[in-house]
Order: sequence, then structure tokens, then C-alpha cells
Amino acid sequence: MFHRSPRIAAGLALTLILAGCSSTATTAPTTAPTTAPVTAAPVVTPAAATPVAIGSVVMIPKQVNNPYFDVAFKGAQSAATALGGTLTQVGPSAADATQQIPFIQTATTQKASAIIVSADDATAIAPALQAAMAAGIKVVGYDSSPAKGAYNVFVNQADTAGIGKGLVDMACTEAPSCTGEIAVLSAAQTATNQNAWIDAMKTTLSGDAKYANLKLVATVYGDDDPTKSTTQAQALLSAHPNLKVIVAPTTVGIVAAAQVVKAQGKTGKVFVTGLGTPKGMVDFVKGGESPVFALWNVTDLGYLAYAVAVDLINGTIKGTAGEKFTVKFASGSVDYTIGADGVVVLGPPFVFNKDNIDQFVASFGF
Ligand code: RAM
Repeated sequence: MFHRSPRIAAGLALTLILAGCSSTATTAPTTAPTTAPVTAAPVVTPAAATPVAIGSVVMIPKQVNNPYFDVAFKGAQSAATALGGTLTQVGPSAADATQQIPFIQTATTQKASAIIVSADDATAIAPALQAAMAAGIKVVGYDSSPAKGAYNVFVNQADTAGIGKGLVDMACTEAPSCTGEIAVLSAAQTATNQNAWIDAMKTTLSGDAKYANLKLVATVYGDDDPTKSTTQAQALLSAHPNLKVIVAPTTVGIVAAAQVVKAQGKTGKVFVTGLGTPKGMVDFVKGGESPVFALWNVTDLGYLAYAVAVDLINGTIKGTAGEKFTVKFASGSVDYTIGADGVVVLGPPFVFNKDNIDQFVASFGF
């Protein structure tokens, strides 16, 4: 289920932090050594836990020149300020696993304490991540999951099946009478997150009679590149003159699709939905090209990923299902439990429309 109001994070309920209120009692030894001078018995204080240095954390997004990842990095930077450690972001300029692997290898050689990575290709980057883990580096996937066994924890932005259903529901809202041709404009063909969402869309489309009149006619890939996404959106409109909705589950693709619909004078005839930043889409929501779309709080996603890295470095979590931890966001503390396959879910996404988009732009700032 998607949120429909501009509440920033699920963490509005405050958790009482009882830091420093340890109730561990210590007793002085009752027998003093016979040779000891007759003075007060030695006072034994418990050894203070040696703080673990967080060290250097390297964040490797799918690509560096994508505003989505800049926002996630800002969230991680806030967490580094609050929790300690040195954070740097490096990564490829295109969403391409071949270009992403050397950044993982360099972070390993430089003995980073943790790598936080959004996978361009789950399996292609797995050997490099496994080598990092073998060298003692903690690996946190965020946004787009590496293959199982190639991370300690994957921080998923939202429940995958829920995103798939949400995307179909929004297409159903935009297509007149929930009827007609729809197409997907995705990111890279190898992107774990987009592929999982598209699969979940297909499951939703075939699993409920409500969507029987929506026909998915094409899935194309713009590689999170504005130019290629534009060309792909144009090609969709030419190849499918009866297209009603373009679903772009990528912040780059959704803007490109909305621009193409507007430029071709198809506003009100072809609609765009998917996952986009409120700031990038505000004109298209108000203009009618994209009446409804969704996203999560990307700043919180970066913050959570960094907080998980710190807990792994500290050893307070290992990435095992059932482990619990608390993250103190600016908006309040949130309790998390690690699920199957070491996955932690940030929370439900938010749905944007012309009535709430200004509030979201103001509160999210992206
Ligand atoms: C793009 C990226 C990212 C995805 C968002 C929605 O910026 O592909 O992986 O999560 O869109």
C-alpha cells in the first residue's frame, strides 16, 4: 500500500533512548590479597567497551550523475555526521556494471570499512562484492540489490510486490476506464530493482480481473540516460499509436516520458506514471501529463543505508533475519527488523498528485 499524505517518515512515534542508563551492578572483591597493604579494597571498574572506529565508508550508486542518487548520498552524509565515519561517494557516470566493478575493487584495495552499493547488475558485481566481504568489508546494498550472498544487508526502499501493484494501480487510474494499452519505460535492462518491479507488475496485471482490460504491449529500456530515455519514449509513441499510459519506474525515465508527451501535444491522450522525484515532476503533475506517480523518501533511504553500515561495522547486527535495530532519523526513531535474505524495508512509498505535490516538494526538498 502506498502512503497518500506528505508525512515524511514512519518515525513519528518517539522511542525512549535509555543510553547511559545501564543497570549492570559491580561488587568490589571481598578478599584482599594477604600481602596487600591494609587499605581500601581495590575497586574494580568494568572495562569500558572500546568504541569501534567506523572508518571510511564508500557509497557506490548505479551512476553518479543521477539526481536520485545525489539525494540518497545527502541522506547518508547526514547519517555520517550523526554517527561518525568518513563517507565518500564514487561510481560510474553511466548505469553500467562493467564500469561499476572497478569502484568496488578500489574500495576493497583501500580497505574501506563498508561499501554501500546500488547494483547495476546483481550477478555481474557479485564476485567483486564477495571479495570485499572476504577482506572483512561490510557490504550494504541499497536501492537495487546485489545477488544474495554478495551483501550483508540489502536496504530495500519499499516492498517489491507493493511497488508493482502500486504502479499498476496508478496506470489503471490514468487509463480511461482502466482500459487500453500500457508500456513500460525502464532503466537498464540489468537493473535488479526495476526488473523486480516489472515482474511484480505482470503478476498484478494477470492476477486480478480488475486489470483485465489493461494490455502491456512493450517494455523498453532508457538506461537512466535522459537522451536514450527520450528516444525510447518517442519510439513507444510511434510504434503504439493507441498507447494510453507509459509506466516509468525510474526517476530519469518518467521525466523524459512526460517531456515527450508534452512536446508531441499528447497531453490528455497519453498519460505517464511511475517513480519520480516531486521536484522533477511538479510541472507535469500540474500540466496533466502525469496526474499521479510515487516515490519514497530518498534522503531517508541513504540515511538508513549508512546507519545499517555503522551497525554492521560495530557488530551490533550481522545481517541475520530477526535481528532488530533502531534508527534515529531527524523526524524520530524507527525500529527495524531484518527480514529473510538480510533485507530491511524502509517503508511504504508516497503517492503524489496535484493536491499534495507542493507540500512534498517543500518537505522533501528533492
Ligand atoms: C532511478 C534509478 C533508481 C530507482 C529510481 C526510482 O533513479 O533507477 O535505481 O530506484 O529511479
